[in-house]
Amino acid sequence: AEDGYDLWLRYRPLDGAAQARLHAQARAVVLAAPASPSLDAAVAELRRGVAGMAGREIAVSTRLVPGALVLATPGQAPAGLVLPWADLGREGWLLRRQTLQGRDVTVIAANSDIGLLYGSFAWLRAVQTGADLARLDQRSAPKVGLRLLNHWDNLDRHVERGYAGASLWDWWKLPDLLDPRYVDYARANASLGINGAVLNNVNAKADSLTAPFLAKAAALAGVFRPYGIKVYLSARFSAPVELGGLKTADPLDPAVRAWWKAKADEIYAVIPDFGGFLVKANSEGQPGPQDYGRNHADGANMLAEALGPHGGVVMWRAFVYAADASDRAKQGYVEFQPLDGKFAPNVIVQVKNGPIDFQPREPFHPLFGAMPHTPLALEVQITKEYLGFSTHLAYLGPLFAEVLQADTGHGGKVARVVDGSLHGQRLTAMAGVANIGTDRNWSGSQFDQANWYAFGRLAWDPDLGAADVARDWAAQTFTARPAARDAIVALMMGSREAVVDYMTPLGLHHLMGTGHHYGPAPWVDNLERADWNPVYFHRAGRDGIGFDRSPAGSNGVAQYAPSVARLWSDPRTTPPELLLWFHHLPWDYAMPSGRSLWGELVARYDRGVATVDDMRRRWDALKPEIDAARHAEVAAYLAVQAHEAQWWRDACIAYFQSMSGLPLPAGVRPPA
Ligand code: GCW
Repeated sequence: AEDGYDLWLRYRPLDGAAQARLHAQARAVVLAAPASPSLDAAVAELRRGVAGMAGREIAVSTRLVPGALVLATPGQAPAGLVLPWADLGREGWLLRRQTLQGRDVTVIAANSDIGLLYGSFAWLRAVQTGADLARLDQRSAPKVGLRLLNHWDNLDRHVERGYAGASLWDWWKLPDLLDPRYVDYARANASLGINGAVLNNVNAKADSLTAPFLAKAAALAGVFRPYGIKVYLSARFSAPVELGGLKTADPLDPAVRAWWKAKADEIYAVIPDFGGFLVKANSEGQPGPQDYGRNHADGANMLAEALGPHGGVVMWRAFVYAADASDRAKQGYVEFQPLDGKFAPNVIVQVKNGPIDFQPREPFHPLFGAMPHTPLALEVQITKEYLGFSTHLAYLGPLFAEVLQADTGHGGKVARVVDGSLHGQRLTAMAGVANIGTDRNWSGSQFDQANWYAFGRLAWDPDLGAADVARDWAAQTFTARPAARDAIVALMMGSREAVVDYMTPLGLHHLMGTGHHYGPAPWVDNLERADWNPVYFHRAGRDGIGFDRSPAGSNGVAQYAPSVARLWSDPRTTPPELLLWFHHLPWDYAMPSGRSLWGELVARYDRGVATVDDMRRRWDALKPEIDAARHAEVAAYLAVQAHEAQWWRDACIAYFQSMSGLPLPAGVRPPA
């Protein structure tokens, strides 16, 4: 039975006519270039895909036969092939159906073997999505340099915020035993263009930098290398004390600097293409340079100095918030913006999409556009810590695209900061906190695979549309039949907004249960830190609801560019989606819909519940189109989601009603 293990690389048999068409376009794989591990992977994938979809094995040849798939690099191109090689860059690819030496062939071209692997996956995607193979003409090059998964995997295989089983990395058996699943992980990533993996949790243990663990990381790096994936590690800032026996981890102390240099040399001796360090410092109890009166740049630059000679990078996270902050949302900007221009060239500051923490909806982080002299990476969370784990269906393409397309007011949208073009940065990156584990379906649910997929596609090209990405995914994963495919896409496209509606509508945020972040708890007010309490975020009382970040309040809005700040300072020009993020308003505030704020809040909670009910109906109607096991699994989860959307709605309406003291609008069902 189908269990989802094959992800979007299923390659199931096409129907008869399509099989014949495919066979005509894929009679042999022709390679001019000498064999290499990456090229071997490309050829193996093409053969696997064609065997699955066309039902025939294809030969590998060096002769240009009609109907061949020709893998070409500039140095090893068949005579007569003229291509815009320079436009493809180091990792880009081109697919073109053309006549070459009198024969009709499909050219898969790139400047590197990794580009050929990416191009091979792109060709297979074209087949899976029903492209006209006889007229193929596509090319693509990544806009972002480093496209990374961040695994929050602990060394005991527990995954922080992981909802898909245990960590894939079987540290006990590594480096001797290489689970074949590592190859499938690498194939899936390469099919999207993901080119790096941070193996361990940002809440890092120093142990990950010891020789035995480096040997294990090196073994994984060896598996991933042919697929273009570099290994990175999260580094614990205090490691010189814990592992090196030093008295301090002060980044300006010469002995500390020497320790990190030696550590970097040791790492590169076993992993010559090691990517670099990801660091969470002075955040949620993690050690960092501020412990020694130094700043983030001092800490990052010390590590950069150690990695620099080897070509490694430091990804230094900007997710920080102080216990006593009057407005937690302001802290990242407060600590980092003044350091603009102070970071070494191989440091990239990694910024979450929003200023709080991966909520169903946040405004974009105000650092985007505000640090023109510093490379900034965008960090999104693929695992749905605050969006119902892997139980609730929420396609995150629209969330990712929303932040990428947001206008920073600094002369370009977030995507232009991320791809470096706004301020001429050459070091560019996008990171996604992975949702992958040992579950057979990798992500905990079938539809959460789409979030891994969407992250990878958008990291390659941040301007792709979320619906287009969903269409490709649905065609590859479920069915390419247009009506069914589009029904799946429609269901996906409304799903994230449904979660916003039934959890945190109108700019509300962080109403989730303490610690686990699953389920409603807007009433919680007794946690040890004020800025962990839901009441801190919604501030509901008899007078109204919302966090006042306007100039009259915390003035958090002033961290945005003037054009944006002006709009969001005034409730009448703040989009309803962000209203209570920036404003504290009376319950009878008149909304653009004509409803009162209280009425609108209730209506949005109800809309969220109704959308999930509708998603269930749509999914039921798709039953004849989907294999039984996967259909049943999704249906079971949707039943849970429908129940829990109602739970969220009832709990939040009941609680907020106890604050507003207002009757429910006419016709609204009372909370259960
Ligand atoms: O989203 C929050 C999580 C923590 C996480 C932290 C972070 C890894 O609740 O579990 O820690 O953010 O991003 O560092």
